Amino acid sequence: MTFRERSDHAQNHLARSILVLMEQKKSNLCVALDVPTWEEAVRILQEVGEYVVVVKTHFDTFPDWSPARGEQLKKLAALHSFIIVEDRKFGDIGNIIKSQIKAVFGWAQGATMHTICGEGSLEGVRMAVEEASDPSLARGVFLVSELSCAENLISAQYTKKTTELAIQYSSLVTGLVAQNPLLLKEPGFVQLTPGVSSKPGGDNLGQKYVTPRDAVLLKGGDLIVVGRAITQSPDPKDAARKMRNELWNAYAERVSD
Ligand code: 6AU
Repeated sequence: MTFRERSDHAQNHLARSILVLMEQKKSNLCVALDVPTWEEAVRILQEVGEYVVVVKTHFDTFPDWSPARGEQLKKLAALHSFIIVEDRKFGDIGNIIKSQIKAVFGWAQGATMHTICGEGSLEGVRMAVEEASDPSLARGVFLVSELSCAENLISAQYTKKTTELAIQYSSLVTGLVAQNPLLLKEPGFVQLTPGVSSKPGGDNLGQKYVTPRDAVLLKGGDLIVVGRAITQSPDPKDAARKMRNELWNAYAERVSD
């Protein structure tokens, strides 16, 4: 099924928005905005904004982060038509996750979270969505069901349980962070797949990479996260354009089968 067709099956508003936007922008690229300074972040967004559907942040890596930065991000998102997802990978009890996600929803439409605390944490997300400043805005969470790094501690059972939680909370869950095709059949979830670079291999801290083509055609990724292969390229704009084309061609091949 195409992203457009799948958007009709999405139970979560943010999943629907992302699936529709992917088709509109002809892009399944999410850039990981992992750069050392805010100035560099803004410069890169101005260069790559037109090619990406989602910008994934780690706001706590910017030493001078403030709510004003969040407002600036929102303006850039409106200007270049992208969606902001904060990759804080929250993992606390419901009462805390509720406050953490509510704060992030002041400037981001989505957030990532671990499911280690189980149902209570998703009930916390439900409250955060209900209490968010503009409840009409599409919001949702990506649940981490698998990780890209070597020797991580996620088991097959944890992945299965996380998938069950996604189905149980489908109105709140935008999708799953995963390295393999999802265990669920519902087409309305977005598979977010990181660990992608033009050159397979990894870094010296356990990160593992597959190629853009394999991420889409073998691993089942819908929205593909690319960080350093773009942000550390001598020409981030050109790297984003090429990555967008390669990923979109792989998606087109997948849906043409
Ligand atoms: O392309 P890189 O290696 O420069 O950056 C990968 C980005 C980073 C990680 O925090 C993130 O992807 N990531 C994630 C998520 C949720 O996006 C999950 C995961 O399993 N591995 C991973 O690298 O911003």
